[in-house]
Amino acid sequence: MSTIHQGIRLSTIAVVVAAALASASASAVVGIEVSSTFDADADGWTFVDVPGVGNYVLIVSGPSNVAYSATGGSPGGFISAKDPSNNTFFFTAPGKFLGDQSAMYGGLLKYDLKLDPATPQWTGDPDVVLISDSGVLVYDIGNEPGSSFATRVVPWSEAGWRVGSLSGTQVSAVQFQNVIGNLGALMIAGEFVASTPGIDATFETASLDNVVLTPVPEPSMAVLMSLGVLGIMGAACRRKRPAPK
Ligand SMILES: [Ca+2]
Ligand SMILES: [Ca+2]
Repeated sequence: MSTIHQGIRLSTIAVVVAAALASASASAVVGIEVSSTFDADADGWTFVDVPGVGNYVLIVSGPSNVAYSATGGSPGGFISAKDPSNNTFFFTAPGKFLGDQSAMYGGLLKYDLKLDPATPQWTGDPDVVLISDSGVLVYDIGNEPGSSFATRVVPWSEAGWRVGSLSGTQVSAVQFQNVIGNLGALMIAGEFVASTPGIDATFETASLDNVVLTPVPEPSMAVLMSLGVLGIMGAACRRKRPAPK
């Protein structure tokens, strides 16, 4: 390879890196991850009982205090709530998960949940409900939690979300962004067991740990990875260069 060709190769790489850095700074509005791992306390979480089956706004009872356990989580501390009635109960997120969460658009809501008991199953309500002045959106994961902590994942974008109830219309990108732009409530279902009046064992206890609202991967990470790839390519080029004669 001549000196001139090598010069062109290096300047091409410089342009690619500069473009990548420029694109990273242009898309700088990326949310910072929000989480509750319950290491010290219940972190502001409560629970509410609502009619359910399409009615998630009317609060029958609550907000009520959750139970806090310092050990036995996944790992460390966790919170739990016992089903208070034949209605439908949800954990309700503290303020750090609310307000304008549009910088998280395209990310994920993840949490660990377990039930005691886990059967007989109730499938008539969604896993997550978002409430804002712009409307009520619901999401159903499609499988039910079991009796040990397992991670449940919900997209922080419109795919799979429904307006108002499980039988509602599909949510558009604009609808989803309007709701997460001014979020008044984020509710995570604890209700997964069909209650039989008078039989205490069918009032399940739901336990929650590791709630994380995480944005799309940072562009800077993609830049760092491409820089790493370029570095490897550069090293390969240097190794291939024939010894001077
Ligand atoms: Ca924990
Ligand atoms: Ca109930």
